[in-house]
Amino acid sequence: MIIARRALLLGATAALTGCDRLARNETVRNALFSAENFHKWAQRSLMARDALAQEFRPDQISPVFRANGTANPNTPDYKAIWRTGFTDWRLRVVGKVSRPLSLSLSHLRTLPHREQITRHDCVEGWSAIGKWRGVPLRTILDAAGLRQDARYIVFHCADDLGGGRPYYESIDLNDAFHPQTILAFALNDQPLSVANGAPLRLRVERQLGYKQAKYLMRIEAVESIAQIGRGKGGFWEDYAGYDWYAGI
Ligand SMILES: Nc1nc2c(c(=O)[nH]1)N[C@H]1C(S)=C(S)[C@@H](COP(=O)(O)O)O[C@H]1N2
Ligand SMILES: [Mo]
Repeated sequence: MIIARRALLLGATAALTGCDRLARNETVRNALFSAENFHKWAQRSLMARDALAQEFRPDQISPVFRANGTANPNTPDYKAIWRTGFTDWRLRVVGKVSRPLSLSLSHLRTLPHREQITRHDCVEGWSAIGKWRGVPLRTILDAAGLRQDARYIVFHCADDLGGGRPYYESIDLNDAFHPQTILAFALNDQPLSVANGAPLRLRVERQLGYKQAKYLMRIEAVESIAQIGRGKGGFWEDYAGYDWYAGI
């Protein structure tokens, strides 16, 4: 029964997306229909691949964008860069790229920006609408030259949640190249506060709050996330069993 329903869905969505040749491939189909991947696949197939998350009007912006999780990394390294007003901070772009980068905040500010007013949804049961400004992740990845074998982008953060467990997150290339996926340095027309992730954080607007990595230090292109952290693709995925694909 489940098979039949899936087959029906497969037929319908394949016709819609024109990916029937892909779906007929046995290996691809098995991967798509693993329990873990099915929701992700169904959501992406039924939506246009580049479907945008809803954007809001300026008058809908929340008066306060509450902070959650780490509100200050408070490590010696972070304090040192904070004291320089983040002029000593660099975003490193490493891994499966042909041109590793080291970018200062002032350099990032000179690159083309995107602004978006979006709603952040945290699994703990709160939401907030904020206006983000930042550099499309695509711009950075294009500059670094992703290698053919890169499949995921990992975001390494400055905060350590104890016992050598730094916060990190990862996304696939579909989300990495999505037009609303930006590296944000401003919230509501102000430089990002420490509580909200200074100097730079990820906004990946079709996903839940915990994917929105704050305090970015290093972006790493990898072929597999199995070797990062405990292998589940993110801090909460590793330690609390949260879904890696947190699509909303
Ligand atoms: N580095 C880092 N990023 C993080 C977290 C964190 O603790 N550390 N918390 C996550 C969670 S669960 C949420 S809901 C959002 C909160 O972002 P905010 O503090 O700007 O509201 O950041 C996410 N990114
Ligand atoms: Mo969250």
